[in-house]
Amino acid sequence: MEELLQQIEQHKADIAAYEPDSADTAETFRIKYLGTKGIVKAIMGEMKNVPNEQKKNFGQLLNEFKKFTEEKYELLKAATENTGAASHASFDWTLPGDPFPVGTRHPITMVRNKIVSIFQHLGFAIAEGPEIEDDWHNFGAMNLPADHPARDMQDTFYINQNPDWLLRTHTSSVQARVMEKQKPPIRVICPGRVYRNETISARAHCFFHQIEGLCIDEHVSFADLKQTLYYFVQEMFGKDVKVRFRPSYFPFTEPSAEMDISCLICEGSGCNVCKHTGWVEILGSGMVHPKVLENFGIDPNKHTGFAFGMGVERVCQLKFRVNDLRLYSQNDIRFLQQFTSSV
Ligand code: 2U9
Repeated sequence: MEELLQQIEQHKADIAAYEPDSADTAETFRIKYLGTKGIVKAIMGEMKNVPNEQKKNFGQLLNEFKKFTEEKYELLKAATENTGAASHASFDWTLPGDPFPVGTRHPITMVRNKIVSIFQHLGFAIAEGPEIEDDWHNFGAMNLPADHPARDMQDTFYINQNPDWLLRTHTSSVQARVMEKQKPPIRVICPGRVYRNETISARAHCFFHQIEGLCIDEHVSFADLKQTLYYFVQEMFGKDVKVRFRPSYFPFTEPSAEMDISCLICEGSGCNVCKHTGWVEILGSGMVHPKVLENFGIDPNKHTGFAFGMGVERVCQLKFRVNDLRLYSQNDIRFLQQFTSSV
C-alpha cells in the first residue's frame, strides 16, 4: 500500500515536469498515462488488492490522480495545437521573427500607374483592349496605307492561322474600339503592352509598354494638347521641367509634334542621356487626322481632337536611369528589389 502511494507521488512529479517538445507529445502522453494499457488504468487495477477499510480513501486519491493526469493532457494538447510544436517553456520567445520578404511593384507598373493617375485627374477614363488585333483596328483605321512599312512582316508579328490577325503594334487600336462604340466627347487613356518585330538589344525589345491618350470634343485645339502634356510632365518630373515641341509626322495625326523635356540628369549642362543637347524626347502627339475621325463617323468640321503616345520604358528610363531595356523582362530579383519607393 505504502509502495503504491509512493508510485503515485512519483508519477505526479513526472507528469508535472512533462514538457511539450514536439507536435506528438500530447498523444505520446495520452498513450503512456491514459491509454487502455496506460499507467492510470494499471494503478486503478490495484484497487482490488487494497484492504476494504482503506478503499474509500484510496479511491478518492486515485480519482484525484486521474483528474490531475487528464488536466495535464488537455494542457499539452492545447500547447502543441497552438504552436505546432514547442511550449512556452522550451521555446525562446525573445528570438527575432523570420524575415518576411515584401514584394515590390515592377518599375513599369509603378510608372504606368503614376502616368494613368495624372491623366485620371484631368478626367481621362481608362480603356483597355485585346493584344491580338485585326489589321483594321491596328492599321487601317489609323490611316496607315497598305504599303506602309510598319505593316511589313519585318516589323509586325502576324498570326499564322489568319493573315488578318497580328499582335498590336500600338495601343491606338484600343482608341479605335472606343471610337466605334462611343460618340464625342471622348477622353481616354490606353495603357498596354505592344509588340514589334525587333532584334532584342539594350535599346530595342520585341514588346514594350505604351500609354496613349485621346481627347475628342468640339473646339479642341493644339493649345489644349500643349497644356495637357505640359501639366503631365510637371506632375511626372516636377515643376522645374521645361518643354519644347518639334514638328513631326505620324499618319494618324496632322499636324504632329514630338515633345522634349529639359534633361533632368544634367539639367542642361550636357550628358550622354541627352546627347549633350540638354533635351530628351518623351512623347509623340498631334491633332487627330480628319480621315481617322471620318473612319468612325465623326464629322471633322464639328469635332476635333488631340492624341499622344509614349513608351512607359522611356519614362521609366528617365525616372530611374535604367539604360538597358532587357532588364525590364529578365525578372532578376536584384534589379526588381531596387524599386521600393513609389514614383
Ligand atoms: C487615334 C488617333 C491618333 C497616338 C499617337 C504618337 C503620336 C506617338 C509613339 C511614342 C513613342 C509610340 O511608344 S512609342 O514608340 N507614339 O508618337 N501616338 S500620336 O495617336 C492616335 C491614337 C489614336 C484614334
